[in-house]
Amino acid sequence: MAQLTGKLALVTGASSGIGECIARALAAEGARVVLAARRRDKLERLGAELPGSETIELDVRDPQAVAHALRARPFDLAIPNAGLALGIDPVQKGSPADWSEMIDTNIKGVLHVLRAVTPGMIERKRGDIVLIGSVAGRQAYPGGNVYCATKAAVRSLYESLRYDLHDTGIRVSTVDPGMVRTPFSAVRFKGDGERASKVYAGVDYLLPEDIADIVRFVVTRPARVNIGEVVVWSKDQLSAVQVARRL
Ligand code: NDP
Ligand code: 8X3
Repeated sequence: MAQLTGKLALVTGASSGIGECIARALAAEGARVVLAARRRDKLERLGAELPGSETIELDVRDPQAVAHALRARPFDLAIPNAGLALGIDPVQKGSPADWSEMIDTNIKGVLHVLRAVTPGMIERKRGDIVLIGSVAGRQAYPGGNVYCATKAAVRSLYESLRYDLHDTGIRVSTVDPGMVRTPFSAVRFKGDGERASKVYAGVDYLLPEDIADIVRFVVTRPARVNIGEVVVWSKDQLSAVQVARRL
């Protein structure tokens, strides 16, 4: 039976990968989903499949645009999932432009969304916020530097939010996946599909549907239950750097 009927959900980064699958999973539970990302064509294609959904072309790095698009909406659920890694160079060879984009999207973008949606949730005395962190925020890996730091920030933000929103009726959770096969690595390697494929070669990796299923579970628990942190690995991944491969 659908458990989110009548609820309004926001998913950022809904044009691809984990966000797209979360949007599908929430819609399958009856939620009306607001799909946000920069690529309108991809959002519209997904929106056409999800009854009651709405698309918003949005760059989460732009605080005014985020406030304008989201502030007045009565969201029951918010999943600020939009994020990316760019490059895998050590700091001494890294690109400050890439660092800025990761920090502005993965940290400040999440903050902009939270700033826009939490006042209304507090007023209505209810809401679910599920952050999408990463095992990269718990264990650094070679060349992960700034991406890992942004995800460590998301984890710290999760801990702070628990204080900020305690006793407001809002539940806060973080889902921290290991390696999930999505366009994430192709984005990291700036369109080099061959290099991206090697990340997943010989691994029984996680699928974005697995993460969406966990988010669906988290937000459909009885109101008294607040699942805090979920760390999810593929069974082939032991740590950020130890992965069993069958090549
Ligand atoms: P994808 O590249 O498939 O999706 C990333 C999404 O973020 C896209 O929809 C993209 O949309 C959106 N996005 C990026 N920048 C912006 C921006 N400035 N404004 C709005 N939307 C933006 O990767 P994943 O699905 O794998 O990644 C989703 C989240 O999961 C990220 O936060 C990532 O860090 C996290 N994660 C991923 C893991 C993995 O192994 N894949 C593991 C752990 C966590 P568009 O380009 O249209 O704007
Ligand atoms: C994405 C997982 O290990 O590629 O957060 O950084 S990893």
